[in-house]
Amino acid sequence: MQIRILKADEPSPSEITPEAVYVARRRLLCAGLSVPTLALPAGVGAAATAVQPVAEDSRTPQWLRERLKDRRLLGRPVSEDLTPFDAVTSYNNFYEFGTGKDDPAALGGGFVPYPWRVRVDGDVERPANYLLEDLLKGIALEERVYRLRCVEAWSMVIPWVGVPLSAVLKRFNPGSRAKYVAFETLHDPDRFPGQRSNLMRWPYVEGLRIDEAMHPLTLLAVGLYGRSLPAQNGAPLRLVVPWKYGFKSIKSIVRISLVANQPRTTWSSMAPSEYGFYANVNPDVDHPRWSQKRERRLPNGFFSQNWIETRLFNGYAEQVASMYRGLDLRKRY
Ligand SMILES: Nc1nc2c(c(=O)[nH]1)N[C@H]1C(S)=C(S)[C@@H](COP(=O)(O)O)O[C@H]1N2
Ligand SMILES: [Mo]
Repeated sequence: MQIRILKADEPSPSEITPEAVYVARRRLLCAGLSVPTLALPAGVGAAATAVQPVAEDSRTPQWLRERLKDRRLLGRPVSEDLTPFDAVTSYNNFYEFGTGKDDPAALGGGFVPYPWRVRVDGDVERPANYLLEDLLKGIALEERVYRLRCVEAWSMVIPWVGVPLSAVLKRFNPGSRAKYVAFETLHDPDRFPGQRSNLMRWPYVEGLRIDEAMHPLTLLAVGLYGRSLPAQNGAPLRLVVPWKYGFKSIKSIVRISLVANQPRTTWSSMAPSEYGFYANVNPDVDHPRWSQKRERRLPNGFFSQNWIETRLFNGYAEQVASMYRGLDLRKRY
C-alpha cells in the first residue's frame, strides 16, 4: 500500500482523520501490514487511513484481489463515523433486484459479475468493448470515504475503492463534441430478476455533464471496505458522485458514452417534476412529497433514528459549487 500526498482539490486537512481512526490505523500497521512511510506535508501527518478489509468473496478473480490490495490510501474527506459494512450491504436501492431495501442483498447472492465488459463509445478514440481489468489497467485504485445521500432522505458514509472517472476517460481522448457522459446498467433479466417487471424502462441510465464527469471527486468504484463491490452495491463497477443524490450513482455499468447532448436519465424521465438531471443535494429544495432539510444517517440505533442536517452539495460545496455558478440554487434541476 502507498500513502499519497493530498492535492489541493482534495479535502482540507481540517476535515481529516479523527485520532481514534489514526490510532486504529497504527494498530493495523503494527499488526503486520507494511506501508512505506513517506514525508507528508505539514498538517497532513495523520491523513492516511485504512479500513480493515472485509473478507473477500470467494468468486472474486485474482486480478481484482491483487489490485484491491494495492489501493492507495487517501485522507478521509469526512470526519463522521463509517456506516458499518453490514448496513452498507443490507439496505440498498437497486431495483434490478427488486424494490425492497433488503431485496438486493437477498437476491444478489447468485450474481457473478466476472468476467465483465464495458463498452466505451461516442466521441472517443478506440471505441470498443473492454474487459474491466483492461479498462482499469495502469490506473491506481484509491480508497475514498464519501457520504452517500439518497433522495429518500437517508444517508451513509462509505469507504469506496475505485479510480477517478477522469483517469479512465482521459485514456480515450474525448473529442470536442463530448459534452456529456451517458452510463448504462447491464440489461439481463436472467440475472436481474427486477428487470422481468416493467416497473421502469430498462436498462437504468444516468448521465453527467463532462465537467462533472472529469471532477476529481467523481469515482468509478470497484470495491468498498477493502473488498470487491458486493452485488447489491453495483458489482463490479458503479459510479459514485458524492455531491448528488444517490440515484445518479448508477450501478453495474456496461456502457459509457461520450455524447453531444444531455442524455435521458432514468429517474428524471420517470418523474421529471420530482427528479432533475443535475440532482445536486440541496436542503433548500424539498422533494414535492417530503423535506430534504434533514437526513437519517444509517445505521438506525436500537431505539432511535439518527437525524442530521443535510448540507448543500452534501457537504462538498467547497469542491464543486464553482461548476454551478449559473444555476439558481432555489430551483430543482
Ligand atoms: N442500476 C441502478 N443503479 C442505482 C439504483 C438502481 O435502482 N439501479 N439505485 C440508485 C439509488 S436511488 C441509490 S440511493 C444508490 C444506492 O447505492 P447503495 O445501495 O450502494 O447504497 O444506487 C443508485 N444506483
Ligand atoms: Mo436513492
